[in-house]
Amino acid sequence: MQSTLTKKQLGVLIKNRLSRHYGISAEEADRKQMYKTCARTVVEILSDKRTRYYQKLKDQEKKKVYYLCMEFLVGRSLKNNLYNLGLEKEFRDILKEWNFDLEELYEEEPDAGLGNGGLGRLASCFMDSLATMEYPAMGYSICYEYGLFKQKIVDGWQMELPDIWLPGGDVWLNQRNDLSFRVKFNGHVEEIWTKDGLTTNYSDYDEVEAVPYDMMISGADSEGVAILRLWRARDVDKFDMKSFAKGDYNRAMNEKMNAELICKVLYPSDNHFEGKTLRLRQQYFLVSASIQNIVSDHLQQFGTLDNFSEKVAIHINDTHPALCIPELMRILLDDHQFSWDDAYNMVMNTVSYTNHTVLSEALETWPEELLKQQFPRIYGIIQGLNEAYCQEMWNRYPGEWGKIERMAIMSHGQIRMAHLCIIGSSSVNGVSKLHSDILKSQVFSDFYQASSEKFTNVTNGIAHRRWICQANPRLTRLLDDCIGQEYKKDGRKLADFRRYSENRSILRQLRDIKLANKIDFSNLMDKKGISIDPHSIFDVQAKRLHEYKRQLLNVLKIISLYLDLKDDSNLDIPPQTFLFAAKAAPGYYMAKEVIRLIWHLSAEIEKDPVLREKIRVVFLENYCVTMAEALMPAAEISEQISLAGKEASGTGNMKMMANGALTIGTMDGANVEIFEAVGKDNIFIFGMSAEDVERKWAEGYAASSYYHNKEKVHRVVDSLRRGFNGESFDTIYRYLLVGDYGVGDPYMCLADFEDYLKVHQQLLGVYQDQHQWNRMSLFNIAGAERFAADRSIMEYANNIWNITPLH
Ligand code: 26W
Repeated sequence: MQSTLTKKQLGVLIKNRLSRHYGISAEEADRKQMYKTCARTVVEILSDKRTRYYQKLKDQEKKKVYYLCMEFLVGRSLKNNLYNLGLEKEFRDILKEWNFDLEELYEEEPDAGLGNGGLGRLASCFMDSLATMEYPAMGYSICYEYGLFKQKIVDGWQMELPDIWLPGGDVWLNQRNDLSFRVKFNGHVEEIWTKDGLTTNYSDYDEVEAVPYDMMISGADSEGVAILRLWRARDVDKFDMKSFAKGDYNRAMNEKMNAELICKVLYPSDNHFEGKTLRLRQQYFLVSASIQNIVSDHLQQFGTLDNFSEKVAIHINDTHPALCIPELMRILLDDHQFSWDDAYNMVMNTVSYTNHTVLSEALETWPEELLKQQFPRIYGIIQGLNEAYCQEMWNRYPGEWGKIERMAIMSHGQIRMAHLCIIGSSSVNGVSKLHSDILKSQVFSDFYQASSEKFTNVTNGIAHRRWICQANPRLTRLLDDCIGQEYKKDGRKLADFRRYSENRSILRQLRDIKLANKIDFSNLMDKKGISIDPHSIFDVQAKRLHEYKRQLLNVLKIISLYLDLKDDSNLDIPPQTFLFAAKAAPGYYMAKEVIRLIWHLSAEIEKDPVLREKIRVVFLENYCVTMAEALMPAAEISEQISLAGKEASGTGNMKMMANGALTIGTMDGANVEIFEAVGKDNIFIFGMSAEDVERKWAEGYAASSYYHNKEKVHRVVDSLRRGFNGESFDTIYRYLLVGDYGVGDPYMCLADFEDYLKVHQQLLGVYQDQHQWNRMSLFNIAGAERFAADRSIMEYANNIWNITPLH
């Protein structure tokens, strides 16, 4: 239900707040004060809405899902909530009366960047769907003081600056002082035999207090509000007065600092596991606080845990919250005297797990010793789970030591978190058809053989209201005119747009919209001192920087074009702007080298007044959700060129297609389903399939054979040694030809290079035929029909969580 506040009522609310907080009138407020006041007003509206919604939820006693994730990449909230509440116009109008521009107020809000990339953004899109469709749900994460670092490029080299988001971002957080839980670390566990059997005694532990901060997310045109509960760590009041009195202030403050360190900063590596103790403590902190909260809420409502799995579904988003499995076991065993088997069955029937990556370097394995030292009781439970599972497998596959060893949770002193997740969950899913198949046939094949019923797929989706309706109002107006409003609540209705594929006027309007969006984006860049020709083709690769995503392959293509143009500056190609946006993990040297290459290539081209009219390379600093919202509507070519089999799904691919960009990509992740959705004539596919890649490895891959036999490859690779803008890129040259194992780069850029160039040339040919291009663009927008996060959430709800919306 849309909010029914009138402009006048809103005016009163805002004016009262301004006077209460700042003692000023609307005319006296500056932009920051006005932003904060509007945000607080929205929070108040949301609080009322939440109270009504939660009452209903309680009354209906429905099963609820708790979504645990170390990352939520929320972005900005003001615009999203105003849109979802249906109050944008009222706010805009009242603000205008006081000479404020709502769009300018939006710019005052810092992004909540509590995530690295795909995983965290997906979690945020899911919150929007859960609220909109009125599913009983709650998200849990950590309230990091610093989100993902801010990226600054200095002479081509990435520097990281702290992301200070809380002043400005904190208005969205409701501190729940009435609610807190204690999380225990370290200490000793003793096993004691009593007349009731084996019990444990946990002593000498350290305690940290977990305090919740709630962020409310309004459903769109619905009564739903989702709560994202972010935990902050606080020292349990054990201030060391003795040390303080003796003048040892450092020691007196130590406890406090140790506790607060837990939620200080988000770890910035994406798809790369680093076994840092603090990270492990973060994970247990999230898990323990959340599970305690879930159990105590359940007990409060039902007075028993016997019906726990009938009323509660807990979802772990990748393995990072895996410790919730032994944590829930611990509570059932130690605090509620469940038997081991009952506890295990209860946990398994409650928990489900999504895998988001197949990269071996991303799979979490923690040293047993570390877990034992940090959480001795949890360690003991994992040992118990491991023993019981190995025993079960032994009974099933007698004598198959190798298999059982491969499946064990513990092996060679390491704890494999993915195995813990599979063994402790009733459902395991991948995030695209191809990825789920790879999980079944390769990564988790032993588990698939043993328990095929657990394995399933849920292809990712995007919050299309955010990524189309809010980000691209021009396209939204056209869609509203053509197919009505229904698609906003039912993404499948976007398919109706196909009816307009032969309508020349609509196709022309699509072109005009794209151009207008490109002009908007160019103007935005202009303010940052970057000049972009809005009449050139916008070719976009925006995602985390990673070898497997192959930004380097894109660069090689551009270098090849550049060399062609240097040979013949009259070459007839349409002007193109290659836009890169990517953060590299701070310690990821090769990724930083690729950024440096992009930057210097860009600088070299910029120096050539003739060439830069034809191709221009732009590296967009500090890619974040807000930048994506400006970039996606302006993109014409969507680069999705990972080595097949490596990108679990991708979601940027969906955002760009939904905004009418055409994909040039490999048959990887959700690209395969995009291909199915739009048909072969509306996408540019190149390169090896996942199977081809496997075959190629088996045959023996040697990058040098491409270098020696393919003239274009040779020329491009050699140019890296000579370098650009006076900088050599010998490391990348060697990486491509030799790599760590002597066979070349592990992501086979050179193997796909020629096909990529060829398909890119075809694409440029099609671009010349504007009518054809616009038609293809239309099929992409319509084809995005199946990539709404609402669809993904419905699949999770029906097939995995067994929850239904409120009525
Ligand atoms: C432990 C280090 C670490 C940190 C983050 C390992 C793995 C991750 C994430 C799971 C990586 C990630 O974000 N994966 C992406 O998830 C998206 C949402 O499902 C997919 O669309 C992307 O293809 C996948 O790379």
